[in-house]
Amino acid sequence: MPFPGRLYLLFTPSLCRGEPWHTLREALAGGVELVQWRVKQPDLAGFHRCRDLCREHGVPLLVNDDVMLAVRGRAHGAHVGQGDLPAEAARKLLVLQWLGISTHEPAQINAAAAAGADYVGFGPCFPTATKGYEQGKSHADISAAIAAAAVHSLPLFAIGGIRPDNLLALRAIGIDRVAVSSAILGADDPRAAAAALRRML
Ligand code: TZP
Ligand code: MG
Repeated sequence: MPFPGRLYLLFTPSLCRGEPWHTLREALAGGVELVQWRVKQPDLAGFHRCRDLCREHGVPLLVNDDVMLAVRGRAHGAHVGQGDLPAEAARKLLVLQWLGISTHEPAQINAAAAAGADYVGFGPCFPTATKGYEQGKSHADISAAIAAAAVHSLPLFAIGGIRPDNLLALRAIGIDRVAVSSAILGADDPRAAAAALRRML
């Protein structure tokens, strides 16, 4: 099955402006198509609640960092960064599940493809307080990443500081999938924020 979805929500309850479960429901109603459980402290009850809500909406759930939680918790996949469990090891554990990998340069995209990733994240495209990045990638860097991913037919999600007001600039250079956190979780109206992003993709 081709990798689904263009609007990917990185869900961290502590980053929500409003009540987190209400925020997630609203985001799903607004058109979020993939969710990542992105929580640093173990919270199994929270994970199950998130999984149930995603299931109700027919939206796949992936787990950040914790590949074993993705396997045992029957999520749709896991996402690992460059400093996490190596991609090859994650790939072996995720037999029937998706593997996503964070990348910051074309060489890492090539390596992710070689390790059998189902998609890559690439960024940060803009500065973002969510992960403490003060500088975003240049358009030339982003275009090079798009080209590298295309060689491998690897879906690429732009990430980092993406909001409705800067997404058009990324669309113009060929980005068609984004992963966001604060633009939705920190919005006064998460449903409207998700819908605005989804419309632009
Ligand atoms: N990886 C690169 S930037 C980032 C991650 C997890 C943060 C994304 O959150 P936001 O709030 O959409 O910038
Ligand atoms: Mg990580």
